[in-house]
Amino acid sequence: MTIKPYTPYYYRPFTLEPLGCDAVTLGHNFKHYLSYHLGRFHGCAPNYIYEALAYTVRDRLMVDWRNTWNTQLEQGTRRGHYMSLEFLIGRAMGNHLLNMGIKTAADQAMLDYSHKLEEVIEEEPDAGLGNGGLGRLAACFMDSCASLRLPVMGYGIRYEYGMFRQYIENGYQKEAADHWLQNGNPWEIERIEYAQHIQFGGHTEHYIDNNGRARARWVGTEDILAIPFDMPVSGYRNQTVNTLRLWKAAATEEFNLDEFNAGSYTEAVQAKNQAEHISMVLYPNDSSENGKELRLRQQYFLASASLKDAIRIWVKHGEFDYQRFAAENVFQMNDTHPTIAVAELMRILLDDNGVEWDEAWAITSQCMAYTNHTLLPEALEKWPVSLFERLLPRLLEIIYEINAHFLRVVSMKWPGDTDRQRRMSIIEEGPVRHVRMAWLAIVGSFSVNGVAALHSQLLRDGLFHDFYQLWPEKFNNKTNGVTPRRWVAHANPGMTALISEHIGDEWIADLSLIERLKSMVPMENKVFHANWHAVKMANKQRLAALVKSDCHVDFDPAALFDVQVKRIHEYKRQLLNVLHVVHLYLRIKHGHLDNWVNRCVLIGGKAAPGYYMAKSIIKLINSVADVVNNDPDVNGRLKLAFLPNYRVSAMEIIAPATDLSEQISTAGKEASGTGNMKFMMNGALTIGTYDGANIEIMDAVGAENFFLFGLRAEQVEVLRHDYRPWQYVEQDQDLREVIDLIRCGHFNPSEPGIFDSILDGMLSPSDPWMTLADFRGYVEAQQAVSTAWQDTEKWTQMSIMNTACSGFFSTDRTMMEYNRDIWKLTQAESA
Ligand code: 26Q
Repeated sequence: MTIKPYTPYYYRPFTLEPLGCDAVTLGHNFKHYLSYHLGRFHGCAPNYIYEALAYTVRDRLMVDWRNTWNTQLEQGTRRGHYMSLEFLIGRAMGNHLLNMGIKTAADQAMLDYSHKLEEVIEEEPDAGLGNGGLGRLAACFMDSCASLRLPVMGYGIRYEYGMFRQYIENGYQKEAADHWLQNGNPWEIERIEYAQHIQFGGHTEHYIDNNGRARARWVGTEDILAIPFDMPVSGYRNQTVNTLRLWKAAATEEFNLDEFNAGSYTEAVQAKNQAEHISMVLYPNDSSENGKELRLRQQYFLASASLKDAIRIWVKHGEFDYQRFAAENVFQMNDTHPTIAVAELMRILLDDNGVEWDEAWAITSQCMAYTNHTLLPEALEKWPVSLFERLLPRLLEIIYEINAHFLRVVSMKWPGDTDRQRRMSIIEEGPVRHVRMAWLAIVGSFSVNGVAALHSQLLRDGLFHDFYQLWPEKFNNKTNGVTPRRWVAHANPGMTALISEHIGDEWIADLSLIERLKSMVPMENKVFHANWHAVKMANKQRLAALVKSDCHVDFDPAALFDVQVKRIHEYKRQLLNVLHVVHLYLRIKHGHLDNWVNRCVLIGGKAAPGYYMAKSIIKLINSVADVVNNDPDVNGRLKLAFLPNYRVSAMEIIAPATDLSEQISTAGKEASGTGNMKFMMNGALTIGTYDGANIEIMDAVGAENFFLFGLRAEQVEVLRHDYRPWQYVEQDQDLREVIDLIRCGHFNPSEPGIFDSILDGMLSPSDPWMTLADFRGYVEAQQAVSTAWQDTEKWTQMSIMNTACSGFFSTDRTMMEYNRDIWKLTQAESA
């Protein structure tokens, strides 16, 4: 395709009249889109109903979208850029309707055309452009930035295929492609005029410019086009619409022409295909998959396109003085994934703009900020130097130079400490040399943060200790949050109405006000408590229907709903949960029914397709579920279900219906967790280890409203040196019986031995997750849960207390802290 540069022309300015948002106008507009735009009529497939409504709603975002953009540019304000390989957005319709306050009108408009809004909303595919916590966090951040009127733009990749769809066959996970764009995406706007060229391959040339200065250029490259697609990000009832800009890869015209001229049509098409591969698929691992060339291409593609775009916007609307660039721009890097941006900004300044090294470095290191999301050393990104050399030769040169400058700083501070230089070098030496992306991120950033208090502490004391000693002022904590709009107001309308009836509805825009709910905790609020309980029951019925249809298991809403949903990972210890279920099953079989409480245990989550252990755990959950759910002795006392294809829209049903939130990671391993916060806001109680943000949740709600168990992070590290798992088995008859029952094949009579590796792992003295060490503490904490559950009134009070104390865990608070300490952006005035 030919891309003409954007040419300004003279035009007569026109004003845009705001569109009517009453049910009748919405209905007319909907009919217009359905008939005249989509060419569909009564009786068409339901996805067209959704599409026509989406266009109707999008129209009503347009004026605010344009005004938000213009205001930010006119005011020449400092701008924030959130760079992330993942944005796990989920569905947009319900969220925009809520933010615009037109849900009731849309409901009526749909009814007028004999459609149910809830059913129309269900037609929207989840935008699953993320793996889990890190990707969903980026989406919650975007929501809060818009709601707080912060001038922040999100930059990501428009993957053609998002997170795979998970289904279960014979108890095993299977993956299916998620072609979420199949029916188009009515929210996005393609802006081909802002496409960027991205270079790959080639080689570098060094030359002396006209001013006699040594310069470098990157030549002989294969270029790829990055085409931006914009998604509106609406703020809550504040006429602000920010932008999430997602890049799609396409072949450049030159790229094709050479091949065409050589008469090789098929090769040309193949080249086009190759180029488009870059934005084809999201990598479905949530701990780094090392060395994959395509992944590095994706990272550079995002970083380069986004930086060039930010600079284009800045140049167009400000004065062209690079000394002011860092004062007017800040880039937040979501983990190390976009960290190549450090070297790319240097390249743009040095090679494309002739800025001198020291000045370029001052600019770069004053506008980059890095967030770390993991403590697992194996998850730290490293790229083989040889791959860099082939794909991004000029960037490798720049990284070498950054490293040389940096190592001089290290050796000035610690003369002769070669061991430290080796540890801190951005280049890891060894048989295969690697670029350490986290080190590049720290060296190139003015701010480095963890995502919960404990996590940030462990970064300073452990993984990043050398760097902390060098630059203590760079390090800070920003405890994660979740947006109360999606996770309470949208997901739990029943509870939202009940709360607002009593404390007003300002809490939706300012969650610190949810504290007012504490006044409803005391015993005398009988009616409120009954209503709270009734709302929870209705939500549990809704979840029970989902479990019935997707798992074919009957959940009784009167039972305790005990839920663990998150990625399947050994450190998250879904295994510990299963051991407890097997223990409960054995208690039923033995008739040990003292202090018994009927439970429905729900587990959901995806395993990385290449993660063998995680996949075995899914098989174990399903195998145990088969036996437990079909044993007549159990008689409804215990249910276990594995919910396939856990995703954002499933969590919107799950969180409001959960009584007990399982947050049981090995202490020191879960950086923060955010599901824990969604559950808490919706009035679930937590059973959890002293890990990640669980600690801050317990501080907020009080230990008496939290079921704490297990080793602490420092105890885990001490015990690691002399861990003897079989001792727990010897000393604990319950645990022994659980292990024996799994070992003897009770749950897998037709596939003997399939769980041996799981058992051997738990019984190994080198089990990093120390599952067996926490078994007894976990069972006891679950006993305390059962006791608490039997006092319905008390449980309700604790549930209200959890919601009332969740104010801190709003991403509005998180974003205010990022802004106060790192971004320093000006919030736009309210309209
Ligand atoms: C890296 C390189 C190559 C391929 C994949 C990756 C990759 C992708 C995703 C590595 C990690 C992730 C995701 C990590 C993640 O979700 N971490 C979680 O982040 C949450 C938000 O801060 C925390 O709450 C969780 O504790 C943390 O596990």
